[in-house]
Amino acid sequence: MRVIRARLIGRCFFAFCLLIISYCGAMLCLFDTQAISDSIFFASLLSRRGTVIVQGGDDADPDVRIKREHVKSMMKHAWNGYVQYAWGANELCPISRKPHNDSIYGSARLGATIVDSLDTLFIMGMMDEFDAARDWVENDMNLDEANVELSLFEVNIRLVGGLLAAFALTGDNLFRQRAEEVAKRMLPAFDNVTSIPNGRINLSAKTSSGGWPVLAEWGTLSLEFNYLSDVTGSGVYRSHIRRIYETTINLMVNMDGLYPVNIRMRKNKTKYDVDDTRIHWNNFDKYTLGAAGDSFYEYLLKSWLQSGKTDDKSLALYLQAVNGVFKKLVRTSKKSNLTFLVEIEYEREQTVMGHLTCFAGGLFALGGKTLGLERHVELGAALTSTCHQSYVRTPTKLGPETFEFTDDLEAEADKNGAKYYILRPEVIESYFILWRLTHDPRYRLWGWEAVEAIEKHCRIPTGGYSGLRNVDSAKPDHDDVQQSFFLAETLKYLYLLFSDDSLIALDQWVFNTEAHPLPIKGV
Ligand code: DMJ
Repeated sequence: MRVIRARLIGRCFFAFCLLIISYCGAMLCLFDTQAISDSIFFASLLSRRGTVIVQGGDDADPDVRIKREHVKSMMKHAWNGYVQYAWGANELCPISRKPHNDSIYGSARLGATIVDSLDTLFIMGMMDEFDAARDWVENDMNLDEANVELSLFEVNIRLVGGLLAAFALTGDNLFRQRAEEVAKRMLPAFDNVTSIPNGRINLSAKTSSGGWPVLAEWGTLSLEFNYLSDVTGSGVYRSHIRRIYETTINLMVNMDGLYPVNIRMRKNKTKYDVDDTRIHWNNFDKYTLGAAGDSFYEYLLKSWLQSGKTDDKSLALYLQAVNGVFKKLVRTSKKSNLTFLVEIEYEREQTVMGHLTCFAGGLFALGGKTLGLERHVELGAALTSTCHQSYVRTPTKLGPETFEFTDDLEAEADKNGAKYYILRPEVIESYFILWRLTHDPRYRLWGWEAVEAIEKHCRIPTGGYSGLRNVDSAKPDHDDVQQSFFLAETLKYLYLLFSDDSLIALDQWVFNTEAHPLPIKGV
């Protein structure tokens, strides 16, 4: 009798377990399993990164806190101008008080300022503004309306990067879904055996065109695409990056680790063929850490950092490149011993540096500190000091787009040179990185000088900030454009410069080239 009862209890228990298992199975089918795995992923992210600080981060020094509040008020002024006169458009024309929909975005109404600003608003704790931006992304961002040719590079660094950073900071799936939606429409550009994409895409038609983009364009995808694969579970993004670096770049000839900005590859009907006789260029091309080359080098170091220091191939390429920089590009000015980088074009040295090149100060310092290479840190600090000179030698205290080193000029624009300042971030970016790495007070001092100069010359009373056509003219000659990267980068780096080190800590986050922070794996 006892045996029968035991068997009966056993069978009932077995049936009960089956019932529970099938109930759970049914519930799993009912629920969005992707959402479950997302929340597990995000929870594990948070628990592993228990001390992660993405808001707050007040400095202990009251004077620094006042400065940071001031930067936040600049963000409010920039944002309010955009909201009032250009909401939903890409950028603001602050003087004519109308939308700016030209330049890199063509006529597409992509709310570039909104997407580029999401993470800055969140980090600064501007939550009403952030909520309005989120609503726009949820309800009004319409890629089908973007029926124009856009730069693949810009779409990636600003839109995909901006949405991914918003997802990383908040865990809100909307941003990840939207980032993937944009990225999926970029994929036709990669449809060739090299995975080096076409330079232009049409997000509405899902087509691409334009042939090979320059080095900095095809070499500035890895941070966003690798993270996309991590958070979507789709390997397609990572596989394109692998193919670019592991297949293509190995076939390329380089000059001491430096790559020419243009590649030439023979086109076979509609596809590109890769073999070692077909990827080539002549040595009369251009080698530069400035426009067209810059963020290719930036992403080599940062891919290694993002991978939790496991992506050794990227690190090797980065180290070879910095050796090439030391060997081929570093020069010292005659009068003031300023360190600068030349460009090599058609085998001739050009002693001109761009504002864009000033990101390199922060990059070399970051790589040097992480790897214990003091020489790299010194080069980074010296370049940043030169970039600071390009600012303080002008009457406006804002730096020109390009500056020269000749017998007569040191870190100054030539009289016929590019004297404009379009609210670019690179000099301030390097101040921020060097401040975090060294705590040398000069970087905060220099950052504050830049704040004062921007306030004096670029602030438009009715809302927003404008670039300048000529930094050498004390009388403001505004270009009437508030670039979206002013809110994404310039103001974010300034805010972080006057924050405690724990806010977006450099050992937890890596900034994409548009200053959108993405998490470092495994910390
Ligand atoms: C930004 O869009 C990015 O920083 C890019 O890498 C270079 N140009 C602008 C800012 O100057």
